[in-house]
Amino acid sequence: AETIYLKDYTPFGWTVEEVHLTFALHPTKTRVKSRIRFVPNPDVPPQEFFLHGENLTLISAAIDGATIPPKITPKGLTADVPVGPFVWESEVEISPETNTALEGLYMSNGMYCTQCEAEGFRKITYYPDRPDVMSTFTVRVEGSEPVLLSNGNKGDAGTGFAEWHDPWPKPAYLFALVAGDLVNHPDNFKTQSGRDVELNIWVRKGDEDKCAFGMQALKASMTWDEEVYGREYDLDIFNIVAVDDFNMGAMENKGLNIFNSSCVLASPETSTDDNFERIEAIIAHEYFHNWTGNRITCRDWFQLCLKEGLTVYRDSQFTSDLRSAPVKRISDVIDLRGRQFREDGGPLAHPVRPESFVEINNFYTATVYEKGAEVIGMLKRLVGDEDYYKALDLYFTRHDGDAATIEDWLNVFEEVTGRNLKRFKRWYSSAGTPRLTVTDKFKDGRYTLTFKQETPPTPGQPQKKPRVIPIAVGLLGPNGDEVQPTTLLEMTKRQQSFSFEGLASKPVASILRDFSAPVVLEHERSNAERAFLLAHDTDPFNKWEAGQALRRASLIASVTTGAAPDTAFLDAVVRVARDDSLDPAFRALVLQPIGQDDLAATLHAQGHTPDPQAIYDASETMAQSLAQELADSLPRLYADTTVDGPFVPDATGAGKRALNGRILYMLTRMDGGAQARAQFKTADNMTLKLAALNALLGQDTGTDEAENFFQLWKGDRLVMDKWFAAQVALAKPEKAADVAEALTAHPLFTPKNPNRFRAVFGALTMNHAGFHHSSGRGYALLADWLIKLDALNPQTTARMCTAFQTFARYDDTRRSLAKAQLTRILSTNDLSRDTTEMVTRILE
Ligand code: BAL
Ligand code: ZN
Repeated sequence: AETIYLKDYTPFGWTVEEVHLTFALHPTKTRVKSRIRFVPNPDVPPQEFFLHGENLTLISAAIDGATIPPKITPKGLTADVPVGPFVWESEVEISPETNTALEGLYMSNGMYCTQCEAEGFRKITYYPDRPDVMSTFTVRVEGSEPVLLSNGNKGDAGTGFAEWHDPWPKPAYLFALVAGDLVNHPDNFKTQSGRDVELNIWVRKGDEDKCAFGMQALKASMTWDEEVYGREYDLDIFNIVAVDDFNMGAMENKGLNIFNSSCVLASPETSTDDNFERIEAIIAHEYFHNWTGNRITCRDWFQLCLKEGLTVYRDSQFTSDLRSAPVKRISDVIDLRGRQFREDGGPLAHPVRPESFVEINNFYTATVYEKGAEVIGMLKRLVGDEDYYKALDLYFTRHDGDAATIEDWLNVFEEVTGRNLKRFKRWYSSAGTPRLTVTDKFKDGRYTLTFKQETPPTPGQPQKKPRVIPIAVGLLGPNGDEVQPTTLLEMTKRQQSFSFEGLASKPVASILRDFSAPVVLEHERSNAERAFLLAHDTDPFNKWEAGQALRRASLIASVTTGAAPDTAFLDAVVRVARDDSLDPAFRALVLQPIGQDDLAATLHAQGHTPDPQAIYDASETMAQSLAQELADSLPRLYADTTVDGPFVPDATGAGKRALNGRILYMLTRMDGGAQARAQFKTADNMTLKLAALNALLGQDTGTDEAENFFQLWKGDRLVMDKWFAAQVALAKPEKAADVAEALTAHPLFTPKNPNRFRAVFGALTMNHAGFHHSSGRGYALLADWLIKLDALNPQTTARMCTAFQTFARYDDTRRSLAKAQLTRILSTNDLSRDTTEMVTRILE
């Protein structure tokens, strides 16, 4: 397969002035007619006329009304074209019903829908399918379905057809079409300049009672983007459609967002607090793309972080504003360490702006998205809020309607601030997570911190230059008072010292407050100091981080030396758990175990070979000790998590219920599950019900409750995903693969639905000791199913291959077992380009 390089970028030789499409829908014989006006681009040397096109049956093609015989290639077609402007017309036939890859036009439960990002439009018609070709689209949809939707504003409609016109030039990846027997949850919004916008969430019949929360989130997003970024919506209508079979979470098509139903449908009975928060964030994310992605798009796919990093950053700001900023920050960092650091430390490491790819779908990664957002957070910290928003205003005015680059983005910051961002730009080009080590010295009232940064080699990048690292630091005096409020140190060299003067005694430093940079901080310090910070730090992130550091040190000692859980840790956490003055959500986060994969990464970085079973055992012992230490308080703490009144998915209620989940988990270790069984029976919302089921399954019990849950919810697809996932995620390591395998034989299991596939196999790969069990059963089972899935859906298959990306960390036995499975996958006949690229990179 061909590798594509950033350095080879060349513009398309024509501009596209207008696109007219007509769809005659049919499950296996949909006809797509196109009429496209091409005008030579005078700035580009003449090139061969090439249109992308895959899996299309060409019926006819014409230029300026005269039929032509184009030359068809596996990737598209070429044709002889006039020197000046011309009109291209074609008709193709496609088969949505047999399209199981869920890219292009496909069918999901009898409804037609599309997914075109990144390169799906070429499976709909012949077109220059690249983000820098932008055009207005007029679309006519013909079909017997009651609802026929496309991008933009409504045009003519009548029995069996509907027309849509999108006045905003857009790249083909933002094209969308939906047709089906759908019902809508309608609403409306008045923008700040007084424009009335019709809003709809379209769903299958029976799901109408699950739209209200999403609609509220949409309106909140629209208001927030006006207030915070001054961005207003620009069409008369905004449609959201829920689709059951969808590879991603959702898609920001202009005026017609398409959502995985799991990321929009919500009700208290069927959705957890985490679901509600995620839905709110994804609705916001897709809506925010209207400006950061659609009005300003990417020149080429190497610039993906331009829209994704910025939009993730914007949706995290939104969640912080609507909910609790510290809780959001801590949750984001847990996620970053769990997914992005993991990627950055292995064979799939790549820069935030990659420089080459085989299949772009493989680069919708935590690095592009989440590290991309961290880079923007650092930039904002460095330039300050005022200049950040000035630079954004300039970005929006200067680049509206453009297909832009990271250079364009950084230029507006350079211009507004007068800073030179050449060094900062290394965050976009250099892969890997920097390790930041720190030492300190105190003499004559002067406190000095010395930092050293080093980034381990990553594939293709053996040497790393130092980066600009914003380090937020505060200092605490011996009595716990803050003697130096948060100040931002700007590290630019490999090694650098910073001093604070006039201190009465040696302070305790709180370093990397609010996680001011995506680095691994290596700070040797005593457990007493960590416990002191957990008790006194005014920075909520570092207060939590101190607890994590204690827990991590204790677990590492248990795994490597067999030490019992550290009493300093147990005492400190017990104090936090009992401290009613602290936010319940924060206490829940302090009580949350460290991920076992994260511990494996730490052990590996410290030169140990991680043993998944030993990590599991140490984590269990730790959890048991914590439950015992807290035993006396558990009933009281449990009672305090009761939320009166009807379920409201707000931050306050969610925080109490998060703590409920933690306390109940511990209580179940002590009371044989009595309280969990009672909660399971009486819970009137999914958060409490699932917490009870999880607590029971975690203690290898709860068979009756799982059966009861199944009988109650077998008709609800999204709740069934939770049922599949919980059983695998909480299975004991030696049973996990068997439980997963048994579930693949369940009548409700199907690999064709990505949510269901991920429910079983995502849960298996997150059951660290289960997936990496020394029998190799986890590896073999996943490989069996990845091979089956690849023939249906390459994109989801390739994504799930990332489970293997850490295989080289482990012992010889596990390494060779995993390698054998990867080799087996790679030797499969007709393996997709997506999966081939992923497995090849993992094995390199
Ligand atoms: N653009 C793909 C889905 C998303 O990031 O919103
Ligand atoms: Zn996005």
